[in-house]
Amino acid sequence: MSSPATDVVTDVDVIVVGAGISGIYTLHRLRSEGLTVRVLEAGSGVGGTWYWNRYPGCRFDLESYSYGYFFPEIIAEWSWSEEYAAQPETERYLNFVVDRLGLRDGFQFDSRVKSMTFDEATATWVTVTEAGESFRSRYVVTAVGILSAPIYPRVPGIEDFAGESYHTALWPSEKVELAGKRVAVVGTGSSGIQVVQTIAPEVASMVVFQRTPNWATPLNNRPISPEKAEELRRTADQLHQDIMTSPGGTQYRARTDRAVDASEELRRQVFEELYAGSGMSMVFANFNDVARTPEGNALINEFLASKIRERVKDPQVAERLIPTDHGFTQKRPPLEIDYYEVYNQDNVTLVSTGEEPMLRVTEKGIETPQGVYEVDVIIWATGFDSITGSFTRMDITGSGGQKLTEHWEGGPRTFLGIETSGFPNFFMVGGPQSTTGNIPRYAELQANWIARCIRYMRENGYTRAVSSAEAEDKWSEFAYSTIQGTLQESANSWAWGTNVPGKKRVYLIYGGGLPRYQAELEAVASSDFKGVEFSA
Ligand code: NA7
Repeated sequence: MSSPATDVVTDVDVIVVGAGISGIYTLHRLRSEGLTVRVLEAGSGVGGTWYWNRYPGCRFDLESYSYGYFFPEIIAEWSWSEEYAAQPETERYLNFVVDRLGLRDGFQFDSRVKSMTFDEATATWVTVTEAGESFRSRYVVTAVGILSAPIYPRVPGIEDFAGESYHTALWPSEKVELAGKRVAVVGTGSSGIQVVQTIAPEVASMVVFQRTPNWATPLNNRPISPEKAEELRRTADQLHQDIMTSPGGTQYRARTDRAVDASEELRRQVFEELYAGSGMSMVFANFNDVARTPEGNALINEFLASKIRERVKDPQVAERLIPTDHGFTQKRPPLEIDYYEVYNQDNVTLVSTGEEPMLRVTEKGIETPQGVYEVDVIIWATGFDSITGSFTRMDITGSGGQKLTEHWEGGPRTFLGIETSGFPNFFMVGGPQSTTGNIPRYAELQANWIARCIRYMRENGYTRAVSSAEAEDKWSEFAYSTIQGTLQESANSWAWGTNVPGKKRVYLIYGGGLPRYQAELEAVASSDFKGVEFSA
């Protein structure tokens, strides 16, 4: 079924793509400008990441209340049950927000966008869904998420498997029965680790295929008492301010001293306290050199390796679980709940694919040079075509017939992570070179900037806004400079696209921190959007 651009059925001011945390905020913000907005969403409900990733054990790794919205009515009426809420609660929360803010009629579900084409003559976009429905709008805003195009490994025979198989990011809504089954889990990123630790007590056996180990640290989740919930309500403004003034977008602050200068006793004490502490405190509340210098980094790596050796009984398995290709914080570390202890179970096997590669998937399981691991269920926790994947799977055509895939052939280029030259009236929330860490906080800044830009256009009678190639070059250089010379520069991860075979190694996100990003957006907006070219 296809629909030509002439068969336009709906006119709105703005088409937003994606009904996740960012899309929900964008709808609300743009409606408050008096714009008519339609959000197109491939899923059958709101939530984005928190709609699709319903695998066992999926939960936040930043504090629920620092990741959620700060609208006063939401703060007043919602209480999180845990410091790090599980997926079902987050999905409920997002539905609550949508209803409480009266947004539900702005969404159109089961509508995957197939193409978006800029119509030069009218300076409008024509968006077509896979079902063939078309929309004409002055503006489009993508809120497609940074990790939302799931990928499978290139192992032959995936379709030959006769049992059940699931990708963590495409998990069905019906309950998947894993109790008493033989399960293979492929991938040991945040999703793989959450699955493994959650299903370990119930499965008959489990074989975990690990390509690269990660530095996972304890989540130390706990319930939020009614007293704490009340305190969070009272101090929400302060928390918001703390988050917005911290580089990582968290309530944590790094220590002012360095691990290399501390006595061995103090260092040990601090590391132990952080290990017993919660969430990302190990990353953000640590000595200020552990994420910055090879010497500081080596000290934390040594400490974390010793913890893995303590917790995993079989020394060979422990060594396999200790990363050797990257230091702590060079990649976003997963947080775990008794993950390492899973490998002390007799019915759990860890396969390192470096030593024992997956040759193919057969009808019965996964074959390696050592034989076939026969299983009933395969869980692919193999990640995403990050940042750009959700753009390149749509057919996006800008000014003069230029394709976004061509414009970004050498890696994505953007202005502020929000605009890209040659694509007028095309805005991105959570686009390349724009975000890291506490994504909702970045998304809010971006949606606010877009709302302001559209208001500026309407007040001045402009119908077309597009960033200049020069502004784009400058931002792209700047985004890269935020990690140049840091430990992050040598890491290989989805932030660089290196997890996808054939994808060019380019830094895809932004490492300059929330306060700097906010200042950059403000500087552009308050200078009549210098870097953006407007016309009528
Ligand atoms: P990630 O972090 O990209 O993890 C994917 C995992 O899958 C990772 O361990 C990969 O190993 C592994 N993988 C990918 N391809 C293969 C093949 N071919 N063979 C074996 N293993 C493979 O995605 P997640 O969903 O876990 O987490 C995404 C983000 O969610 C995370 O960063 C947090 O922000 C929350 P690799 O390390 O690439 O060698």
